[in-house]
Amino acid sequence: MKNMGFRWYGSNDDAIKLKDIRQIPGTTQVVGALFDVPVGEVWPKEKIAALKHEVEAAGLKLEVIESVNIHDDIKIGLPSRDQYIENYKETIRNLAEYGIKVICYNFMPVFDWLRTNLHYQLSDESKVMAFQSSKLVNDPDKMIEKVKKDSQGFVMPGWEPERLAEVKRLFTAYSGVDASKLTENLKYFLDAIIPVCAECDVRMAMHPDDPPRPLFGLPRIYKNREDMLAIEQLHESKYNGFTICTGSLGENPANDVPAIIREFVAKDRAPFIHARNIKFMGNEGDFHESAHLSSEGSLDMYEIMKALYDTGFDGYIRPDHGRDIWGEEGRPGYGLYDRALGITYLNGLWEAIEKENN
Ligand code: DNO
Repeated sequence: MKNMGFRWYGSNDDAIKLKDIRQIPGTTQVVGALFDVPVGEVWPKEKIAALKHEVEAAGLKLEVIESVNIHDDIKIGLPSRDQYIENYKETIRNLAEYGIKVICYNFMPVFDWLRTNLHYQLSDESKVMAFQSSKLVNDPDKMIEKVKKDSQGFVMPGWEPERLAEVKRLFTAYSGVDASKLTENLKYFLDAIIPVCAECDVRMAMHPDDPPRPLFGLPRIYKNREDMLAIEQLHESKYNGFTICTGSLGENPANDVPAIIREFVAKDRAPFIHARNIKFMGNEGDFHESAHLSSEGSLDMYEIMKALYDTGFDGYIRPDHGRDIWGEEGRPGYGLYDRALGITYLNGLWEAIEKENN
């Protein structure tokens, strides 16, 4: 696939080197971010330029950012949001200047994605991240302690220290924010930034809530097709788009992921795909990450790739998570090996589908 990418945490914080990524066959894009700019601040041009040059010097491209995170004041709808939105617009303009085409973001209150175990051991002794509702610790503070301990000193995306430090305060701040209020605040944000995106040709790609259901009493607004239809209508523009994360949506067995792809790619509303597989466990809603192959997980990756092919998808795609294998001990869920195997598999499916159709 022409825009196959690999998420990378930067030379200071990723054990994986750009050279390693370059050696994964069929990989052209790095999906990156500036991890040292606090949420809400403008991304400085010099830092964007440095990242861009570093990636290009390694023979790769940087056209997708994951993520430019949204300050909680925007999600809560505080008066201070206007300044943060101005900053966001400036970040969009700065990124556009360096050829960025897609910005992935999410609109989840307080927490980004959540797992209850970052090292769940499978029978082949590989390790994966897992979510089991029975293992949810109801006190968010305790949950955070657990994630910190499990992530072995790595900062997990969305779990940045400055954010975790103020979780108690955030919970209080969100107390009046239900799903409809959160949606209203998303609209306020989109109405302000999408015209800038259109002007700069940068597409916003909202990431689904992961897992796709309310947690700790906090609302979730991108869980399924109905939510996508509602979000799409908040601001009619192809610049108001989605990241279709097959895993996040697929975590709810009621979501028909290939059908969602067919609908939203055909409408040109899905510029970015996270192609990962997951395996359902005993209780409904429980799952663990798996190798990308259909035979290893619960999602039909052939149908997913075929849906992309049939709708003429030419956006950006990356593998995700998989297992920690072959003794690799890095940031949980972001190993080199299984994501590389995932890319090879996805590209193989694509080649077969392409040949079948020609
Ligand atoms: C987890 C990731 C998320 C994602 C953000 C997008 O592995 O998929 O952290 O990057 O939700 O803003």
